[in-house]
Amino acid sequence: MIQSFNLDGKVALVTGGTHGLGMAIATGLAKAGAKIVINDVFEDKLKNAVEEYKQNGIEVAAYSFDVTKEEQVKASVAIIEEEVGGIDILVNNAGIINRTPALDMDVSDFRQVIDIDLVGPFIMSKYVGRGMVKRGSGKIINMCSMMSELGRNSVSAYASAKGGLKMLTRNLATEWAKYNVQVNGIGPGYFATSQTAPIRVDGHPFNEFIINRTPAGKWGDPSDLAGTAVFLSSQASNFVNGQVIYVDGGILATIGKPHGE
Ligand code: GCO
Ligand code: CA
Repeated sequence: MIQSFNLDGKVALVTGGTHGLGMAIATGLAKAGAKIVINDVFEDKLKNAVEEYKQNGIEVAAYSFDVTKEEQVKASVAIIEEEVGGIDILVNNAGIINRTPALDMDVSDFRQVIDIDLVGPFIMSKYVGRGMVKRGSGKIINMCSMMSELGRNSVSAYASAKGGLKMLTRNLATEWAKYNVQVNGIGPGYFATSQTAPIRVDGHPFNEFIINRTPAGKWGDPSDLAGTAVFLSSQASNFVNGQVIYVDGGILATIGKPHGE
């Protein structure tokens, strides 16, 4: 008998779950039965998100804190575990991108991307992981990227952070596997979200490039991530650890094809 994909009674915390891929993943986990907790730094974004979830029939608990601030994370995780329950599933989704050529990139801007996209997931995992290790079960999903594997002009900090996040995934899996904690990653290809809006506009050369570069021939829809997220959050993946599953319409499988083919 196949192990269950059901998430009934599980508590899932999705950082930055106020929009985009985080919201799509949280929605998928909720439909599989999980109780959803979202976070964001910005109170107003959280408020709007709670309303948007409600309109889709999903009740979420919302907590505002900064994933890069250790004391805030420590205190917030304690409050969530007290008010909602032990966190069974952590999705490290909060992140930013800065598209600036390396020669022009301010070091402080580079550091900011590393801080939010890599150090943040470490701090979150440390404090949520403590409870998981104590309880002898847990699932952590790190939101990786095509840039965990590939470079691209103008995203040196983002690629460094996402490549690092892939290795953080493997390292935490190594340390916590014996406590029945699975740490895996999802590597989205190119998805239609607000993050990609500036490079997705009709007529923008990048828009055409991505459609041509993706074997599926289109941008992903955020809801395409839900199945993988549910799998990695559920008992069905209990012996899957330290992996990044790329949900990319086939991008990493191929070198690409000549224009017009
Ligand atoms: C870019 C970035 C992001 C992508 C994504 C790809 O190329 O500018 O990589 O925009 O959304 O992370 O996996
Ligand atoms: Ca529980």
